[in-house]
Parts: sequence; structure tokens; C-alpha cells
Amino acid sequence: MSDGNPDVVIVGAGFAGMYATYRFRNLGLSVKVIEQGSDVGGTWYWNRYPGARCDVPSLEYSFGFSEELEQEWDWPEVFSAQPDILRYANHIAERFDLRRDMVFNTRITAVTFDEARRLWVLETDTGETWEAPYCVMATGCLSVPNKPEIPGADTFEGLELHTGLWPKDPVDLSGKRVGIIGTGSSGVQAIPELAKEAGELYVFQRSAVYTVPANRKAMRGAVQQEFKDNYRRIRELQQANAGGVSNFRPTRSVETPPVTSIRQPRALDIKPMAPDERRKLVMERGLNQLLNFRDVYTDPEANEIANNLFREAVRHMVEDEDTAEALVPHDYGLGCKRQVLDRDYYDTFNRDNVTLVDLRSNPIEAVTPEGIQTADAHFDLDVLIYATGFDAMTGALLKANITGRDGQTLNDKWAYGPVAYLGLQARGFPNLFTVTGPGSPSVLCNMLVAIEQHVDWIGDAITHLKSSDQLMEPLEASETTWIEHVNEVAEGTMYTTPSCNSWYLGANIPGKPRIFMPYVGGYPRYKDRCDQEAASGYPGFEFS
Ligand code: N01
Repeated sequence: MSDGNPDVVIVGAGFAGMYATYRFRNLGLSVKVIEQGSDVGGTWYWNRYPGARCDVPSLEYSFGFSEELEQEWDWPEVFSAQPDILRYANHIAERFDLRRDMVFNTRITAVTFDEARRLWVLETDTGETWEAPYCVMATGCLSVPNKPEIPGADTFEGLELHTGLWPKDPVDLSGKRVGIIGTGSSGVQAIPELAKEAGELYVFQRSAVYTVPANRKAMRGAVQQEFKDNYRRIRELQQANAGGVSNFRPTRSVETPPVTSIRQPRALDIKPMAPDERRKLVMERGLNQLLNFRDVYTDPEANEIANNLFREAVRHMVEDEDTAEALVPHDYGLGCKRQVLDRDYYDTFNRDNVTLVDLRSNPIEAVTPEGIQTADAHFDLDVLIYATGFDAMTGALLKANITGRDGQTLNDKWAYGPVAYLGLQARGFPNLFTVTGPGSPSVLCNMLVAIEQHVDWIGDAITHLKSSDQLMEPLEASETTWIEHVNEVAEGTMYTTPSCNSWYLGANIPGKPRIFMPYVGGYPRYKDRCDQEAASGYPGFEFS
């Protein structure tokens, strides 16, 4: 067992684990962070694939806990690329001396509650064990890469990569025959960049995607300064916004409004507009305009109007008719999945070295030592890239092998879907907390805003517990009523239509229960609920 066991063990050194380290230390708690990677950054440490970027504006996707940090950090682009966000994470780690409490290159193999000693015991793959009265799982929502089970997958003799586990050293793809499976956010970002380098690029697409052009502007000094001058107000606006973004518009900016994948429906409906008027608006302002209509996300008829306008635009952008038709999504609507943003995605399919393989008409039969065999053809590949997503939201928690009170495992408790209160705690797992867990706004919110709110709440709860040396866990009724509420607010949205198969619903992982996992009721409403709990002495929880 390790010397110097802390008050709190934090699992994960992404942004959640980093802020928790800072915050808990300031509350007078000793901490130890266990991280599988060799450094901080979480998502931005692992997802180094070409084209990786954030889909929330840089100035919004930043921490608000330190005014000095806000003032000293400069973002080079309106939407940041992965290397810049990782630089930001490193800067934070250095500035607040976070690494001294972090243990890297160490994977948690089991997290077990020792009832007699009222401690969490964390076993690791290095053989070291950590113990603490409080355990915080800061393991991220999209941190367990999904590699689908395709016959022969292990036989491939070329280079195999996953976008979510991209190597640190540069990968030379020049002149190579590259295949990529998956056209979600990761694939759509990577494909235009891969096409520039590869000799041949084969895109294996199962579902066509609705993607709109990302804002690709460099950051203007005056705009950045105006944000810095108004950061306190901006943080207030974030707190009042459903997606945790301020939508602050600098007066010195002549830029078009940033598009973020966190939907910001405006007070404008598409259905009442005349067909010509709608088409004109989309032609003049681009596909992004479709995201601004409110009814597209609530009214199936309005949704189909927008889907058709989108399809029309794709047919215009892609020269080869068959390729264009295959790139048009037909079986689900806008707003069902996380909105994807791109840079030159459709244009990429006009290049001579790019081939779209439509898996709906020509499915993959096997991976072979030389490439991919589909029903119609064999594709010889030097490099095979999986852009096949993640076991989202519950994946990392279930993989951690957590056992709570009375020997109950989290895997058993969540066999039919995640059961937790406010996405913060599950009954039977006292003094174990999850940051941005299922049932919280998490992935539907600006993640840094969601992280700060969760970590602050957990820090306060631990301080409360520590003063009386108590165990805390939600009441069964709190979990039940919260899950009913989470389901109720998701019903009737495009997220949960029967034709929708997204990772929000766990539908990308065979056998995973189909449950809408994030809280769609909006960040302010959620935060109010958490604040009420704390202010009234945590009535939804049981203490022992
Ligand atoms: O993963 P995804 P992702 N055979 O699950 C396909 C965040 N993110 O890594 O739709 C063939 O969305 C699958 O096809 P289908 C963001 O929140 C953000 O791209 O299941 N294909 C799909 O096309 C995002 O939503 C950013 O039919 C298979 C793709 O793989 C989340 O991460 C950037 C298959 C997976 O898409 C996940 O995005 C990147 C199979 N067996 C990621 N299995 C930004 O900030 C799966 N697929 C911009």
C-alpha cells in the first residue's frame, strides 16, 4: 500500500481531475490523482488525430476559477485545435503545480469500498494500492474507445490506429493507402486532413452525417481582449444558459457568430416560412442557419423540412452523383446526434484520391491481413483507422470495476442503465462521486462549465462530510424520481425519436441498454437543483 494516503483519491487527470486537484487542495483536503496516460489533458491528451478540434468556442471552453488564468492565456483561434487545448492543460498543470499530486502511467483495476474501515481502496496495474475516505471518478464521458467487433480485426498486418488513442509521435501517412471506418465528429474532422496526406483514402461509412462548416477564423486580438475585459459577465451568462455558453458577442467583432455543436435554438421557426424564403436563407447564410431554427428540434415536420434542405445542399456540393447520394442522411434527422462541425468535409469527396465506401449497400465482411473485405470488393490498405467512437458516459465507470456496500458492483446496479442521483452519486457507493456522470447535463453542456459546477458541489459535500466523519449516498427515492425526470425531459426531443441511434442513448455499443443518459433539461435548472440540495442540508441523501 502507498505511503501518504490522501483524503481524496481522484481518478483521471483530464480537466475534471485537474480542477478537482486545485479546488480540493484549496479546501484543505489532501489529494492524489491516478491517471492512465503519461500526463494531464484527458480527452485532449488521447485524441491527437489530424484535425482534432473543440466544437465550443475557445474563449468559452476555458476555466473561470482563476481570473489570472483568464487574463494570461491567449487563444490563437476562435475554435481551438487539439494541440492548443493540450498546451492550455499543461499551462494549468504548471501554473497551479498540479502534477505533484498526480501519479501517471497507472490504470485503476478495482475500486472497492471497505465497509469496516469506511474507506475506498483503489488497486492499480502497477501493483500500488491507494486508500481514501472519498473517491472522485473524474474519468470523462468519452474516454473508452469503441473498437467494433469485425471478423478478422486482429489479423490486419498494416498499421492500426484509433482516433481516440492516437500516438504521440507523428504518423507518416504520405503516399499510403489509408482506410478509415466511421464518420462521426472524429471521422469528419480527420478525413479532410488525412486526404491531404494519404496516397489513397477510403472512407468506410455506415451512417451518413449532418455536418455544417465550423468557424475557422484566427482569433483577433481586440476580440480576445474584449472577452478578457468582460469575463465576469461572461461567466454569469454561461451560468444562465442551457448549454453553459455565454454567446457573448464582442462589439469589436465583425465576425459571423460562432457555431457551436451545443445547440442554441433561437426564437425562429422554419415551418411557418415559405419554401423559397427558407431555401434563400440557407443558400445565403449556409447550412449553419438550419441549426438556428427552434422547431427543427421539437417538431418532426419542421425537422424533415430542414433535413431536406440539408440533403439538397449536399447534392450541390459533391460532384459525383452516387457519392453525393451516399453522403445524404436519410434514416434519421438533424438534432438526433451530437451536431458535427467540419472543415471542407464535402469538398474532400471531390478529390481524386478519396473514395467513399457506402457500407449500407456494400457492408464490411471482414478485416483481412491486407485490408478490408466488403461484400463487393477488397480494399488493400497500409493503414486502418477506427473513428468508431466511444463507450460513452458509463464506459469508464463500468470499466473501473467498482464494488460498493454489501459487495454490490456498479456493473450489476447499472445492468439495465445508469441509476444515479444528479449524475453525482449512486446509492450503495457511499462517499464515491462522479464528475459529469450520467443524469447530469455533461455532454450537452460546455464541459468546462459542467466540470467546475460538479467539482465545486462535490468539494462542498466532502467538506460537509469531513467535519462529521459521515458517509453520504443518495436515497433510493431520489434516484428513482431523478431518473424519471431525466427521461421525461428527454421525451419528445429529436434525441429520443425511435429512428435515432446515438451514443447519447448507448445505441453505438451492442448490448448496451438504450437509455438517454445526459440531462437535457438545461444547465441552470440542473444547477439550481444541486444548489438546493446543498443549501437545505442534502435532503435527497442519506448520512450514516
Ligand atoms: O464517435 P461517434 P466520434 N462499422 O460515435 C461508425 C465528441 N467529439 O468519435 O453512426 C462501421 O459519433 C458510426 O456509424 P453509425 C463528440 O461529442 C467531439 O466520431 O453507428 N461503422 C459513426 O459513423 C462526438 O459526438 C469533437 O452507423 C461503425 C462512427 O463510427 C463524440 O466525441 C471531435 C461501426 C462513430 O461516431 C464521439 O464522436 C471528436 C462499425 N462496426 C469527437 N461502429 C469535437 O469537439 C461504429 N461505426 C468537434
